[in-house]
Amino acid sequence: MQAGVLQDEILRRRTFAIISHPDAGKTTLTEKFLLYGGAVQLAGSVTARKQQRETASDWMEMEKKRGISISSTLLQFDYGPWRVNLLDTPGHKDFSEDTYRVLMAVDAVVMVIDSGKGIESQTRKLFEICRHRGIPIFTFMNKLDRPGLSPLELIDELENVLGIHAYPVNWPLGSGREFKGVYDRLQKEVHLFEKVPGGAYKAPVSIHGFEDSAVKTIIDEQSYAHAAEELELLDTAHVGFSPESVLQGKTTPVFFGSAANNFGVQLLLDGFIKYSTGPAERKAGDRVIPVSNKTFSGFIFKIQTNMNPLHRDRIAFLRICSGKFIRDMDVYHTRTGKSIRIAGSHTLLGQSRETVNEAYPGDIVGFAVKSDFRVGDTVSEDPSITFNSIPRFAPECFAQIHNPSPGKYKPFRKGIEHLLAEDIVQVFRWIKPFNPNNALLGAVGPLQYEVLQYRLKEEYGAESTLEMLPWKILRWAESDLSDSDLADSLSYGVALARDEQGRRVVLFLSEWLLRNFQENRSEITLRESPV
Ligand SMILES: Nc1nc2c(ncn2[C@@H]2O[C@H](COP(=O)(O)OP(=O)(O)OP(=O)(O)O)[C@@H](O)[C@H]2O)c(=O)[nH]1
Ligand SMILES: [Mg+2]
Repeated sequence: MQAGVLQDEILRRRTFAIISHPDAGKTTLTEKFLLYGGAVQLAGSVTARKQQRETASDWMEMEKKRGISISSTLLQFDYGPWRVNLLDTPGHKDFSEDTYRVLMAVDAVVMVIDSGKGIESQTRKLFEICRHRGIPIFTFMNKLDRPGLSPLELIDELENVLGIHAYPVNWPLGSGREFKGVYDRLQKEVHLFEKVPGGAYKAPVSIHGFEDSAVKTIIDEQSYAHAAEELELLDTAHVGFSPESVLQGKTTPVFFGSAANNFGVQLLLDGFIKYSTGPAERKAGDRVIPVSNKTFSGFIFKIQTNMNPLHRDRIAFLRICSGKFIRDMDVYHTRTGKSIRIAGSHTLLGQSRETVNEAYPGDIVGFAVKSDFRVGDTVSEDPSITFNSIPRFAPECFAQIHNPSPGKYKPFRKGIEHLLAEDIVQVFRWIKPFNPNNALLGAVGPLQYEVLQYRLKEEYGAESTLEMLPWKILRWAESDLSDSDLADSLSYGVALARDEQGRRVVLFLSEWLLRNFQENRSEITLRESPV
């Protein structure tokens, strides 16, 4: 293959995630991006979902019932010359491990803020992770069609609470019911939108100068005067847009709109494409693997079983980092050193699949795997590449799961084996108290267990009972002591287990016991995530 072809394909890729606190409108915005990308003809709005219609993004049975996203969903589509890989993430804190993994696989994020609520706790957490990775962050102030904080308050909050420089690329004209359009500060144009029933079609838009009489007739006098004043203020307080600073993750470009009404969606998508870049290189130990490297490589950031009831298989989501991917290619699974063939590769639009014959850096492809694949694994033509692992976070609640009907042991065991391989909860084995028969399950929040039990029932027909355990805190421990010496030295209320990779963890019944341990056992290093 010519280097030029690879380079062109790389340049037209955009891979990003949509993140926020629950209910800010991520799935709605995702649907609207698809609508503007031409990937769906009619946006299946979230309200429609309640009447059992499909959204392309939230497809799991439980998600439809509850109207929340439980796991991240990949949607790939073309937007003009661009190939977009978009990941809609769940906002709920209990599913944040899934979201964290997705953040490792993308090159930028769109952060959605409910303008009625401002910056909420989960947005702040996710923001910190993005900032830590230094990836570009775009902000969409959503739900301008409802009464909310003023745009200036929202910008202030963004800068003060998150501590990032914010540049309003556009500015809302009117708010609540009077929200009629936005002023694009870079193009110096007003975009006036019209509502369409249910937001199912693209919103008709007309473009004007700020002084045009059409603008003055449509925007009420008070809102117009107010916007004029604010825009003047912005021209002194928020001048000089630096695309460079966006790419460094230092400035967030801010867009206003309403996803449900399709207001400002296209401006956001266009702005995102314009000010973000193609796929970024990834680190593998002390090497950096350039995207233009001819050798194919990528890593798995998510595994999902039974995604589609028609295909009861286990799908690994692969983020391509370098070289060209070709269907049925032979590669190394570098953790095990085995050579494997990537068969049945496909792209995804929510639940629907399409065979993929070739793919390029930035693309995310799914392929069926056996049980020896794990989140974080590298596949490459070069057996010496192992991408840096995806960080784990300490679980905050603990449980054991039991099979209540001995006659149904088989489906129970099979379901547990499959679902735990997806990492929907973390699995630990007890050292002290010694209990070889029951795994310790750790989760960020109880909804993860609910998903495990629900899916056991739905997908494997297996009933289960959950026993919550009183452990409060888990830390990865580094110590020279042997298992038995370490176990013997633990006081009441402290336990020992190991994670799936064999690393030891210490559990505490209370914060006080943790502090006590830290004071008295300084020879043992405790960590909130494993190294
Ligand atoms: N008024 C109004 N409501 C909106 C807008 N965008 C989304 N919503 C509503 O907000 C609610 C939540 O929307 P979702 O898109 O499911 O939110 P989410 O961020 O994906 O939620 P999780 O995935 O559960 O974190 C739904 O009832 C939407 O209809 C908007 O622009 N205006
Ligand atoms: Mg959602």
